[in-house]
Amino acid sequence: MRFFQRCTARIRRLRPVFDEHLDAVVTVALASSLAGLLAASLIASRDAVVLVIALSACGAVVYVGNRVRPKARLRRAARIGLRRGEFHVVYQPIVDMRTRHCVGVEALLRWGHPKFGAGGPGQFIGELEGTRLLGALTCFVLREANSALTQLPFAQHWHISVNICARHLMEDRFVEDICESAGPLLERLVLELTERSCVERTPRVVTALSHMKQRGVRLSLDDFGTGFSNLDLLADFRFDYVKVDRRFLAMRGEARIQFLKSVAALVHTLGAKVVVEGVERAAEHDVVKRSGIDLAQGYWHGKPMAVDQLRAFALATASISTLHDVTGTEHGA
Ligand code: G
Ligand code: MN
Repeated sequence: MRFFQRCTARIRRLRPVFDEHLDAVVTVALASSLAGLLAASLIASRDAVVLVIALSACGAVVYVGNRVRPKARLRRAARIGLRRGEFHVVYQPIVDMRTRHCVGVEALLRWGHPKFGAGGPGQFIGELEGTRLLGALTCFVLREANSALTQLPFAQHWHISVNICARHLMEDRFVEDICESAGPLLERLVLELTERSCVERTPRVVTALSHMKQRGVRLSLDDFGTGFSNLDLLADFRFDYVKVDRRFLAMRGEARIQFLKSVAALVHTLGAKVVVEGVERAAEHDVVKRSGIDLAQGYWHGKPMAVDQLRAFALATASISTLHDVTGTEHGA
């Protein structure tokens, strides 16, 4: 028994190596050692018992070694998932701060995978960053948005925002991929780039983005203020929108409104519009409105939703604003 305690203590020390698979190592080592011990005790030689234990520990390590590479497994599962139709797209409204009308949507990828998808999209997209697969997923989002939104009469004037990853942007086929997948949506398309993804101003990235602009595609700087915040990025890429990250809404007191006003003034100087992300409460909406911000996106205005819910949303927000025009008062969404 003491031998088993020593074994499990040693395996536990390997926790950083095996991470979440530690339980599997312990279970396999114990189960196979017990089975082996039973067999060895029939042979009843001390050497045979030691050999069986050593072999089963090796077996456990090999077994877990094959399972350990979670990133590789995630990538494989995503590739298969894309083929099997496990992914879908939801649309989150972006509203005009003055009218509260929906003026655009951000198309967001969701994964119905029982394990990897469950922790929310941010988790798996982060892990896939830097792989070719993200480019394929962006094309999937565009094709889905294209077939879902081009037919909707109430959405004809909306812009469609799609998140772009740095690796895809640097590939030769980027412009072709986007144009082909977006189809007629192209003229309403907004590409959302993070500060991190366009900080590398390689000639290829600059050329790809200017090609997109020539075709009428707009650019949006996503998560503004959280990456490298090179202000010259704003001038270099002629962004049409700048999205202020939701963490700035958590600022306290006067600092919050002063910060938002300053960002709005700066961005307006460059001829772009400001979108504030993550508006979750009426009080936040009021602060954003008083800051002179143009557009907002957040759970308070509308959560990411399937395309059939968008119609009800568009109708409801239109009537709220009509009510507002008539009475001159503010009504909660
Ligand atoms: O940074 P980006 O624009 O890609 O962020 C979009 C993500 O933010 C989506 O996954 C969406 O579900 C999430 N999101 C949208 N609105 C809110 C909000 O009001 N609060 C929080 N916590 N997350 C939000
Ligand atoms: Mn985004």
